[in-house]
Amino acid sequence: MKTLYISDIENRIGEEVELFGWVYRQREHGGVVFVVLRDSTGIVQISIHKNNVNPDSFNNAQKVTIESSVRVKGKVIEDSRAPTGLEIRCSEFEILSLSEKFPIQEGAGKEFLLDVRHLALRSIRLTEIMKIKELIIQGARKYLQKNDWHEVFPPIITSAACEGGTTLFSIDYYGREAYLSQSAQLYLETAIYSLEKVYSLTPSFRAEKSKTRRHLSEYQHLELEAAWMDADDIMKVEEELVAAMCREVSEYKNLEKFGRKKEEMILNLPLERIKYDEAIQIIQSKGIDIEWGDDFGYEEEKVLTNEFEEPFFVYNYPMEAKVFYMKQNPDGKTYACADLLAPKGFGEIIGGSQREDDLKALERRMEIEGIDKSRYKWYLDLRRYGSVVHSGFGLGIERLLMWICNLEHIRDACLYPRTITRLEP
Ligand code: NSS
Repeated sequence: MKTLYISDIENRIGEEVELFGWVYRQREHGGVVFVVLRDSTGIVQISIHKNNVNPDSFNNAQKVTIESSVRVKGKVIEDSRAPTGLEIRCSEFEILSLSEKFPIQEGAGKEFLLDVRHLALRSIRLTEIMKIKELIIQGARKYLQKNDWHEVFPPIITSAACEGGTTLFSIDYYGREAYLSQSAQLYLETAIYSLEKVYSLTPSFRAEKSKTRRHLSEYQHLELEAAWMDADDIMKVEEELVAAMCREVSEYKNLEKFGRKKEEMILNLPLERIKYDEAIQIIQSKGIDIEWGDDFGYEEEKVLTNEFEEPFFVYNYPMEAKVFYMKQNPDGKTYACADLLAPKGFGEIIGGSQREDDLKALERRMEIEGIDKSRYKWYLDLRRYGSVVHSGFGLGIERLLMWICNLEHIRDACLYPRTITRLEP
């Protein structure tokens, strides 16, 4: 078993160590072979001097190919010429599996890299993005645990839509039509009557018909739902949660590689809140043709969010732009809902709202929207037996990661992005 990782060797200067990893680069110069070794924690240069190793080791280092897996022994020394300031003076170099010619070369195209995603995942950039993804989830879990939220595990196979029929993936469920979950929300709502504050982290599925930079067919959805909270209360939870997730990333050592500074990951709470009406005015003032009542598309969010430096809320959307389950405001035109938008063109990362807790009002809204109530009998029951003010939201993990890592396209926020044109590998 491997016991030492590349990141550990800075504490082992002067010592003889054994490392296992993959060959990242290899070149020969003046009778010395230089191999850059890669593992999950980083890279380090290995120098293999003909006079310091046995002929087999030197021969192995000369013939080793990129991405071969190897075992290396040697002494850790400081050397300012090495890429990380440390070098291993090699005493043994063993090839464990000699790689065939690695198909990914410098300058490979985006589509090709997606075709060989199973190999492209070894890139240092994707490795770091996956670590940051893990960090934001850890930050969320710490916050949720500290604040007594209960984790629950809702089903993925569902019988009814949460976010409207147009983006549903249907599946054959023993001869009946079922769907892949778009959101756990409706199930989370059922759980608050016992656990009060619940969350889940599950894949959500959207059959997105259009190709965009920020839509996946499958994404990681972190959803919270709480009894006794109204629209304002849940916005506070949203900003605290996002701040906790960002704070966890602020200590990440290579953040500047993504064009981010540590300070940018420390959010100033409360985040700015603007009404939908004000957002519409900003968008219109940029020459975009949009009317009160329309939801924001990619272009609208881009111009709006370019006006902000930090994530901000847009609240009280018109009812026609949103979904039946939201709580109506007394104006009879808007919902008590809010989206959290990331700045500088990134756009929506959270959609949330207070929920309609009045049975009659909810039924009326479903009728207006032409929704088959018989499919939601159990959901309506919640308003019959001890209905309670409650609110919740869903955060798209890859959307947040996209903003944190300054990604041009959401596909780099996943191991295997599922988009309209991509199912393999
Ligand atoms: O459709 S949402 O705005 N809202 C809901 O699904 C609620 N039912 C959640 C809830 O209240 N429990 O989606 C929530 C978030 C949205 O803000 C995005 O960040 C993300 O989910 N989202 C997506 N991410 C990636 N790809 C796609 N297609 C996508 N759709 C939504």
